[in-house]
Amino acid sequence: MERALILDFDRSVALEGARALDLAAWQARIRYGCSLADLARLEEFLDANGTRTARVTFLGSGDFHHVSLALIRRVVSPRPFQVVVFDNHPDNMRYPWGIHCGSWVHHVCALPFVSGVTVVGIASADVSGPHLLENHWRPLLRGKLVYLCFAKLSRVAALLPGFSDVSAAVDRRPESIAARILGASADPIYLSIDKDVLAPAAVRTNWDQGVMGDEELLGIVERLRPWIFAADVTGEISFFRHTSRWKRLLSWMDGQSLEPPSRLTELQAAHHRLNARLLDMLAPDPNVRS
Ligand SMILES: [Mn+2]
Repeated sequence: MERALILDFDRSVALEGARALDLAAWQARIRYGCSLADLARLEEFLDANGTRTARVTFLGSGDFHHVSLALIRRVVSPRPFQVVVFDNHPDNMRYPWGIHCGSWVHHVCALPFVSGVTVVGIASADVSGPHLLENHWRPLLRGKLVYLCFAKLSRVAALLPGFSDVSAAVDRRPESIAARILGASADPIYLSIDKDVLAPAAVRTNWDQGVMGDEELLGIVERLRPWIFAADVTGEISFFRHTSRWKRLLSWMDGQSLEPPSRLTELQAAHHRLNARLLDMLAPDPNVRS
């Protein structure tokens, strides 16, 4: 397995020791959302190019999180595996026009070789009020999908299948979260990190952010590490003016800014530092001895 790969759609990742595959020509088509046919075409391109799922893949902005589906279904594994997602959102919402960064988890749950999916760190409005109805219910009811929520759930939400409120300090300790995941399944783990799970004090992303600290995230990943065989990382901050008015409208409705963030270089530098730490933890460089 290749150690570190950047699927470089948006030029947001700079990381020593990682191969970058230039996908700028795909950005407009894939970013935010795309048809399932377009995602399959991207996979054909990766195949033609000899690119397989790497140990750690960096995807750029969380606007590309649905590319995780492509990486996960391209894993060749002799046995079922589980998927652990860090995200401020369930990414399991209804989206009738194909697949997008907020609906891909639903597609992963349908894969027969994925034994279960846990989304950790949700603190967004997607698990409260009327938005509850926009979640895909099947995987939650079947027990294939579990949400570990970092914000206090309403009394109604706390009763729903698959919803766990781990917002209390004792429940959200890294050792408690890791024990909960590993206690439910000892299957190998494919890890998908969207850094929007982090509080804005850690890094800034293109999306509304959660409440997790960077050391908290690293603490959980460290404990899951012996089970993790591959991972991807999204949540960089980058800016793109969609050429499609439809995508401009949809992303604006989701609360995304139409203006480029100020201090972009400075904000990206904080991501570069965190990415280097994540890569170091998930796939230590064999040439460096500490
Ligand atoms: Mn996401």
